[in-house]
Amino acid sequence: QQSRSQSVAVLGAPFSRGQKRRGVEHGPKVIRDAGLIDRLSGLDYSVHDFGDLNFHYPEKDEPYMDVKSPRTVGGANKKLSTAVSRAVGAGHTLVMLGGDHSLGLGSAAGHAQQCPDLCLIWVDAHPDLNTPLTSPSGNLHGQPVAFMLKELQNKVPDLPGFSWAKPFLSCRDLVYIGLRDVDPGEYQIMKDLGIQYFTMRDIDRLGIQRVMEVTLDHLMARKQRPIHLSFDIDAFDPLLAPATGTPVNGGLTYREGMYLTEEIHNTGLLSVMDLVEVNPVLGASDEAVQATASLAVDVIASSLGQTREGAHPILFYLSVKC
Ligand code: B3U
Ligand code: MN
Ligand code: MN
Repeated sequence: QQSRSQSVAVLGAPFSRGQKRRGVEHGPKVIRDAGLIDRLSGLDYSVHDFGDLNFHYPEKDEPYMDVKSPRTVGGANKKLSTAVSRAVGAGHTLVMLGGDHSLGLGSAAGHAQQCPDLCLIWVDAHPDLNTPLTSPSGNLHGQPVAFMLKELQNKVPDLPGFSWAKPFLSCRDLVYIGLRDVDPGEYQIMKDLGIQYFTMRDIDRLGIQRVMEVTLDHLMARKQRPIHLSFDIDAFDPLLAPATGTPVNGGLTYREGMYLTEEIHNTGLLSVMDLVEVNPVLGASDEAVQATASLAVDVIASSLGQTREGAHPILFYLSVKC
């Protein structure tokens, strides 16, 4: 199937203040160094590398209640949303390289400015659905989805740095895949709002094929709409993706990850994707970091049309047709 746009833009967001482990700001560099741009060019796209955003760090950024670095995270996401909106408006399919997953907010918000009818597929060990009031850690990378949902509007307090962030997503237009570490507040919100989600147990039970079928049927039930894919590398099993901040055992296999992203590509509706939480400082060895970064490249390439059967031109001299 034809993808929506023949031009892919890559935007780095070297940002780590949505959580406490430094190093995730080097994600864009290690993912590029693992060969991302060449791989995408090989898929017959015109690839535009927009480089990395430069974030501003306010001098004082006191916690708000227990939430850490609200102004810094809010400001970075505002900047990201503007950049994403511009790239999508210019007709690119956008790949956003994080950085921590707090950036999912700015990325999806910017996408929604251009595509108000987008739907969101959040692939992650964690739902990142805490509000500033339910968060056990105060880390904003565990909260981005709460700021997006219209139904949570009066459950999310005004945070300094977040006045620009207006909810834009209905809970019907969100599906989680890969969950296996859910906090009590997150669980209650998912249940109360009837959010569609697939835990690793659901994948064990149904298989990834059925999970993707139900996911896409659910999101496209009323009409076809642009997809925002927010892919946290910790969705994968830590054996495959060790270089990340909060690994949780029992994650996606390589083949489940490839099938999931192939199905997203096959819709022809992928419009923006995030690849976040690759932290090279947390790899136990150089090989661990390389493996994680190279997995990130595979996920992005597969989302954008790399297939396991190849994408081969017809060899006319080899006429073996019967
Ligand atoms: N749910 C926990 C932990 C967490 C969320 N996202 C990640 N870790 N990567 C929290 O802090 O909200
Ligand atoms: Mn996440
Ligand atoms: Mn996660």
